[in-house]
Parts: sequence; C-alpha cells; structure tokens
Amino acid sequence: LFAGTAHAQTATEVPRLVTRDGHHALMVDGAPWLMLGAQVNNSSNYTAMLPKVWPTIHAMHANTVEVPIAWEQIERTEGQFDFSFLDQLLAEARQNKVRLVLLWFATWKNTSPNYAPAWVKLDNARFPRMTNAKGETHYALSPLHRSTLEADKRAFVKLMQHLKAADPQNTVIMVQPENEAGTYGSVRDFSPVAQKLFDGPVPAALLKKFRKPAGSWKQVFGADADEYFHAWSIARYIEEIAAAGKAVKPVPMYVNAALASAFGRQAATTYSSGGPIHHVIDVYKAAAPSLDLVAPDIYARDHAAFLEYLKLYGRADNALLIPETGNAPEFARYFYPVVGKGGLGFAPFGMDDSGYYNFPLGAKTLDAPTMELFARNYRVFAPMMREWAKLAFAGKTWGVAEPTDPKAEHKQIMDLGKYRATATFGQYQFGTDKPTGNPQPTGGLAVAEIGPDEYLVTGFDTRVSFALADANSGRSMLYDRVEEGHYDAQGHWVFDRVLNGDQTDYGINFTDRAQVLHVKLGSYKGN
Ligand code: N0T
Repeated sequence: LFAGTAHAQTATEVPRLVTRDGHHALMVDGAPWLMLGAQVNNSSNYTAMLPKVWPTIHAMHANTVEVPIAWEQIERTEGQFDFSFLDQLLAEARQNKVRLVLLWFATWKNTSPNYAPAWVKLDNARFPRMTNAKGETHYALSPLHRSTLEADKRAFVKLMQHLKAADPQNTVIMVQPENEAGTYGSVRDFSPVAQKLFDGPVPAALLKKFRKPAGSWKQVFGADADEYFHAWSIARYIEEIAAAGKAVKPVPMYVNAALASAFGRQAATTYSSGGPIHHVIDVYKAAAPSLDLVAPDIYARDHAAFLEYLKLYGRADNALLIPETGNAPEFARYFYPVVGKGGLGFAPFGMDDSGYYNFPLGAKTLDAPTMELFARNYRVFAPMMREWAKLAFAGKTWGVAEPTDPKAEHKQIMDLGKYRATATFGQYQFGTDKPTGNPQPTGGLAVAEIGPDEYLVTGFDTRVSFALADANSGRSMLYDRVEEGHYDAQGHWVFDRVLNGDQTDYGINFTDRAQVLHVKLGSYKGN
C-alpha cells in the first residue's frame, strides 16, 4: 500500500486540527490527511461483525472508518469496563491499514438514550428524562443533571484512558462524543430545574459571543431563547465530557448534526432541537471550546441544499467535515465540492455488508454499480490524498458536483482567480451539442492550483474548459501542456502522456475512466 496510510510502529504525534488563514487541516502523523471515509452501520460495533466490514471498506478504497463504541457495551455493569471490542477493532484496523474515528454512543444517540446501559436508561430517578411543554415525561435524557453527566463522563474518560494506553500509533484519528445530540418533539427541557435556569441570566460567555447585554434567556434571545437555551445546555454537557477526554488524550473531537432544513426556519420541534443545527453553531462555539468542529450529517439529495450545508458548516472558525452522508448513487458526486472546499473528510453511512440499508436516506442496496461510484473517487484520491490535503490547507482547491436544478443548465463555474473553469455535464466529447445532464447525476470535478498557471484536475462524467477570467485582458488563452498521469505509492506525480488535439481542442473530457491531469495554461497577446 501507499505511504500515506502506512502505520508507524512506534508512538507518533497525536492527530490535531490546525487552522491558518481560515483554512484547516487534520494533521495525522505530522501532515495534512484527507479522510476518505466510511461509516459502518449502527450495530456493527461487535467483533463478530468485523468480517462483514473490511471487504466493503476495501472495495471502497476508504482510508478511515467510523465505528461506534457504545456506552452499554463498555460499561454494561456500573463501574466494570470491557474494552475487548475496541482492542479487536484497533488490531484489525491496523491489519487492514486504515485509521479510525470512534463514535461515542452514550447519553444521546440520534437524541435517545438507547445506547446507554440499562442501569442508566431505566433509572429515571437518578438519570432524569426531560419534561416537555405539556409537563409530560419526554424520552430524551435531560442535559441538566450532574448525575447523568458524571456517569457518561466517567465512562468516556475510561475509554480515552484505554485508548491512550492501547493506541500509541494513533490508529484513532478523531473521536465523536455522542451522536446527533438534541431532542425531537420538544424544543427544550421544561422541568422545574430547567425552568429555573431558563428564567435566570444568560451565561457571560454566550453574551460575549453574541455581543448582547445581560438578561434572562427570553430577554436576550426572544423567539430563539428556548432553542438557544437547549443548545447551550447540551453543548456545555458535551464540552465537559470532551474536555475530560482530551485531558487524557487530546485527539480531535467533533459533534455531528441531524440537520434542519438548509433553507428557511422550521419549528424547532420538527428537528433535533439543541443539537449543532446550523443556526446555533455560534452557541456551540461559545459553549464548547474543546470541540474542534461541528459537522453536518447530510442526507439531502438536492444539489442546492447539499451545497448550502457545505457553506453553512464550512467556516473560517469551523473546519468542514462530512461525517455522514447517504450511500445512494447521487451522493457520490458530492465528494467533489467537499474536497474542493477543503473539507477534512467525507464518509458515506452504512458501509458494510451487514444487510441493513437506510433508504430513503441512503441506498436501497449497495450493489456493485452503487459501490463503484464511491470507490472510483477514493481510488483516484487515495495515492494523492496527502498532496490534496496540503493544497486544501493552502486554500487552493475547488470542486463541483453535477446540478439537477434545470436553472443550472447542467453547468457549474469555478472562479480560480486568473482563470475560470466551466464544467458541463452530459455532452458528447466533441462538445458541439448542448449539455443535457448525465443519465443520472454522476458528474463531479475537482481542481487544485499546483503552481503558477498550473492545475491538477480530476473527476468523472464531466467536461471542463478553461478561460481567462478577465475577458478584456487583450490576451488569448491556450493549453501550454496537458499531462495525463498518476500519483505513485509515495505520492509523486508520474507522467503517462500528453493530451492534445481532439483530447483538448474542444474541451477536456472526464468520462467513467479514472483520469488525473496536470493542466498548464498559457496565454499570448492578441485576440
Ligand atoms: C443518522 C443515521 C444513523 C424520518 C440514520 C440520520 C446514524 C445517525 N441519522 O441511518 O442512525 O447513527 O447519525 C437522521 C436523519 C433523520 C431523518 C428522519 C426521517
């Protein structure tokens, strides 16, 4: 296998997130890492299931696998810990030459306490559930009780202590405390304990973040008060757990969001209120400085919505990471805008052969053509993922996915500064016909600036043409040299041939065959 995923046998530097000039990198073994990820199904966190995991991971060419570690699994009896699955997982991940992201399913898993041990989820006196606005008991655990927080934190710290001892080579590169935290069906906890806090003052850190004068939650945040209060409460709870875990081993930590609609504002009772929804990212930033980022789980198939989520979560103060997305065919092309925007990683959900498919969120079944759409992206990027991640950290990457909105006219434009790249979808290679879209939306293209006037270009089912951005420059652009090649096991460019004539005269074509190009542009005076 290539050097990028080779495991150091001895202790390495602990992975960390770095940010420079608003760009981000996940440093793994001392260099930026592009997470070509996959998440297994929820109940694949047992040793007996691992043989059903690895073949899918290899077929996909993933370099990072996200796997749950359940509280019920490590502390079935209070105070007695069992890390046998984690030990087996670490050993098998190393054998299979992939890195891991651990998902801590505990107080909240898709908002519910189902993954908490029985001694927690059955004991409503010691670990109180929330109360809804009508005064009824709600299914979700309240974020406002020390007893619950201390119990979860203790188990999480044990997990991190085990990891510190068992993983000096940092096979685990990130940890996600909780999973899709928040609450469905109630905007917040309305218990007397909660109400008292809600009527009290907004904490100073939050006032500072929002530049607001002091007051009660209602006074300061008006119509947003209930959701902000709940988001703050959950984020503080997770902050304390993450901080305690990082004090043991400072692996990057993030939380994932079950998203609200990308456009407009729905009632908070219709999504996971209190989770890291896009409009409360700043609440999470103020409440949870130990979290390296908040991340969207994107199951929206719509092109405009998917891209909007990338914009909402990809910020100078929040690195873009897609810890979950659908594994249906039309999601594969979204890999390109994610890596184009400098995303740390991309991970389709449900990637194993356990036989579970979460349609309509993802695929009906992971048949070979579906797998291939994901695999082909990773196959191309795997040998150059270090190079790509470095370029992304420098802010020199772009990417587009085939649009489906008729208004987009099967076209996407990338502004590269001096040049403009136009991607079109569903055209013959000669390019004289109008783009009509691919039979299915499979087109995707990524571009990186690798030197003056020189771009790495790769993708599938897409045509691309370059032009000078300034139409009045008095200059004409041409292809100085278009090299087709590939990256070798050490991440070095290997030249295969020069594309010219039909292969470039009418635009550059990416088909269903893997192609990586180095495109050197030039211009001469006169037009
Ligand atoms: C995701 C996944 C897994 C009625 C769903 C998406 C994963 C979790 N949740 O397969 O459960 O652990 O993070 C929630 C999307 C809710 C849509 C509800 C439609």
